[in-house]
Amino acid sequence: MAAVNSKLETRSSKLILDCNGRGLDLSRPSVMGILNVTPDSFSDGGVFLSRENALAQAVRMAEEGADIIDVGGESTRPGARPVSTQEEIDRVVPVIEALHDRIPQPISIDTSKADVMRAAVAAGAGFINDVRALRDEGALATAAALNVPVCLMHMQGEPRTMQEDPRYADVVAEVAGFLRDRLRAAREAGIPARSLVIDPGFGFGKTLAHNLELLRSIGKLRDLGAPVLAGLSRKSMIGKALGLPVERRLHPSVALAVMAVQNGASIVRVHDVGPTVEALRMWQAVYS
Ligand code: 7PM
Repeated sequence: MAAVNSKLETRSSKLILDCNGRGLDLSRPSVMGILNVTPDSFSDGGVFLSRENALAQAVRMAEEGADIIDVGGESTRPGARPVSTQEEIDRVVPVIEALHDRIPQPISIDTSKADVMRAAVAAGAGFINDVRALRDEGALATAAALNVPVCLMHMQGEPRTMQEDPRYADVVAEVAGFLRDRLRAAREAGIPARSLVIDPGFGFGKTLAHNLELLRSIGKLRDLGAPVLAGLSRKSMIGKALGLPVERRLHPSVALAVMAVQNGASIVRVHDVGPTVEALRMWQAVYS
């Protein structure tokens, strides 16, 4: 592990995040592929088949050029039924273990629960993606002890009700203020500043107008000193702006990923890895 760390550090101590021994290079735009691990109620194969399907999908995203795969057991999804800690661990751990053997990229765990963070990192995950920004009990201390990078996301309200009537006096100032407070809390808990990533949380307690203003203002979030992650893929803001159902949101999603990067995002979290990677390679050919 020391050898891996020093190798990552000699290349660039600031631009490459050490994700449990695997590097995430933030000197160019990075693509995080979304992997939802949920029992497939339509499959006769039960847990086994849906696990094999998830693995195959993750390997494909890795081959298409994903820089990191985000594994989620669905407890943080807006409107999702709350899942018990044990159920979340039973869903994600086997997938993380198998994926860790099959792909070289770092693996992210999408969770808010300290016990899930611990089990996922023991299984090979090297990055924590927390839509609650380490506000759940024990999450700050656990993330600090696990010594992996963390994404802190903004959310107004709670997933079940957050889209009912989101209000802000100044959405950019309020999101930036929240993220500044969580960055400070994370550093005070012992997480090094270089391991922290921030995310405005598109769609998490925001109207279309709020989301658009945040997208145009990613540069102001970058001024907080941490790399910015943007999750815009297939989101309902596309449906609201263009009247398109979720299965027709590929092209606008790719456009939004490019706009996020142009405005200063370092990582984009997407479902459609191949098209996004190609678009961002073109962005790099123009701007680097
Ligand atoms: C239904 C609605 C299902 C919304 C899933 C979602 C983000 C995230 C999600 C994000 C980070 C989705 C969302 N969104 N984590 N998790 N940033 N860091 O579209 O924007 O995947 S769940």
